[in-house]
This record gives sequence, C-alpha cells and structure tokens, in this order.
Amino acid sequence: MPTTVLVIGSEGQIGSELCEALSAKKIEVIRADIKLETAPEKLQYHLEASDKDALRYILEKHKVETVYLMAAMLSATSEKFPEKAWHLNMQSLLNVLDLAKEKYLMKVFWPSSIAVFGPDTPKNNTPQETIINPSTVYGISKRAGELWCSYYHQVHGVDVRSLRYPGIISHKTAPGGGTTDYAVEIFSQANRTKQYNSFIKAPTTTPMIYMSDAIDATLTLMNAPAENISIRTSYNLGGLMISPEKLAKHIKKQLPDFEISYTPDYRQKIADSWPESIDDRIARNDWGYHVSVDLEQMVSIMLANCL
Ligand code: AKB
Repeated sequence: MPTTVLVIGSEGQIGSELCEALSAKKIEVIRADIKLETAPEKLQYHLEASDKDALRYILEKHKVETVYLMAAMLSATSEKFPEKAWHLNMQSLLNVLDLAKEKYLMKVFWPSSIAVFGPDTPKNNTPQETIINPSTVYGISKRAGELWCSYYHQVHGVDVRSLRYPGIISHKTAPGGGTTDYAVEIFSQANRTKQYNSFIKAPTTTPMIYMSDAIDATLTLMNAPAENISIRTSYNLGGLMISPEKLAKHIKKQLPDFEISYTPDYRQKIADSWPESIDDRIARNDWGYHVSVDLEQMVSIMLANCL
C-alpha cells in the first residue's frame, strides 16, 4: 500500500516545497493549512493546526501514516503575539504527538530551529548538547517542543523526528514573520529596485541553507532506519554562514549597481541571540546530512528566480 502523508502548513515557505518533493516521489500528499491557495485538483483541507478533532478526522479518513507538522509562528511575529505563538506552536505539536501515541499515525516530523539557542550558548560551531537558554518566545516554544518529542519517544514509543532548521532561503513561497527573512527579501529587492534596507546589521551572521538542502535533509532523516536516529530532541543542522554584508557583496558581483543600507529593528536582538555556525556532525554521521548548494550557487539561483 502506498504511504499517505499529511502536511500541516502546506502553503507555507517550507510546506509548499515539501509537498512538491513528496509528490515527485509518488507519495500521496494531503495538504492542510489555515489559508489555502485555491487548487481544487489537490487533496486539501482547511485546517486550524491546533484543532485535534479535525486532525483526527483527516487521519482516520485517509489512513495517514506520516504527518509533517510545518505550521508555526516564527520568531519575529511570536514576539508580538506571545500567547498565540505558544498556543499554535505547542498545542499543534501536542495534538499530533497524542494522536501518534493513540496509533492514528506512525511517524511524525516536526521542525525545531537554531532559535533554541540563546545569548549564553557558544556562538561558533555550536554543539548539539550545550547551554540552551532561548531568549525569544519562539525559541522557548521550540525548546519545549524538542523536550516533548523526546518524552513521547521515550515514554510512548512515538517515532518523531526533528531538525533544528537554520534560516531557509528560497524563492517559490515567501517566508513570513521570521528574523532570517531578510535573506530572501534582499534578492527580490535587488531585482526590483537594486536597493535593500536591511533590518539586521551588516556583520550579523547566522546559519542558513538553501531550500533544496533543507528538503533533502528532511526526507533523508524521515527515511533513515530508526536505529540510526540517536537524537530524539532535534538534530543540529548547519550550512552556510550568512550576513547581510556577505549577501550584498555576492549580489554586487552580478548586479554592480546594487546598494544596501541598514536600519536595524527589534529583530536585531533576536539575531544577536543565535549562533553564527553550528556543529552538525551527528546529523552527518547518523544519516548522511550534507549541503549541496554553496553560497555562490544560491545567490545565482535566487537572482535568477526572485521576482
Ligand atoms: C526565523 O527566523 O524565525 C526562522 C528560524 C531561524 O527558525 N527562519
């Protein structure tokens, strides 16, 4: 029997490309989101991610085996709406884990983030196990979620797998409400106006990866044999070390008239609390994580495709 997969948050930045990648592998994908693009040919549900009864209905009706829970409020928006962020980010996860415990599904993917790390975490080559005191609402919800994943695995045998995504750069669907969003906006502004005013200071460096590497990592982790998975909180995932000035320098090579200016806002403090680079050796060793798209290639792809 072919596997049926449910992607919650299917219309978002990562969810939309994840659905494409799963469909390309001939997997039956059910899309669910609070906002649906009208695409009646796709099997889709309008779903509030924290509605457990509606979720149970979809799981039962379609005999879903795997859920990718991609719906979340990201770091910048979560600072503005802390209670909503906590509710969405936590309740949706607890519902999925509970339904997995009750055997409505077999496997869960849930994304964590480099946002679990805080200002007192070592900034460079941040280890998997280290000081983890997040200073943002989003980071707190991600760290709590990681511990819930580990708990449901240990106590109830739930096969839940997770990655600490760095910032993800892509051009098909815009990100929304994140601190690393500048690294996507900069390309569309470069193409449209040859100017960008960054809300993050020039040298502030955070780890990021191109979308295809994030999707590959996600699917490779989910396909790995259970005995290879040594981390049941969430795997560190590194990649490219990106700052606004570094991106600007590379964009200028292709668009010499491009100019960048800086007006840091409240998101600067969030970015300052995150690592600059990540030690992801455990992901590499356990299931073969690797980055294929380097900075040069990523800039070319983004400039060629961003509207
Ligand atoms: C954000 O900026 O909030 C996200 C993340 C790093 O998790 N892109």
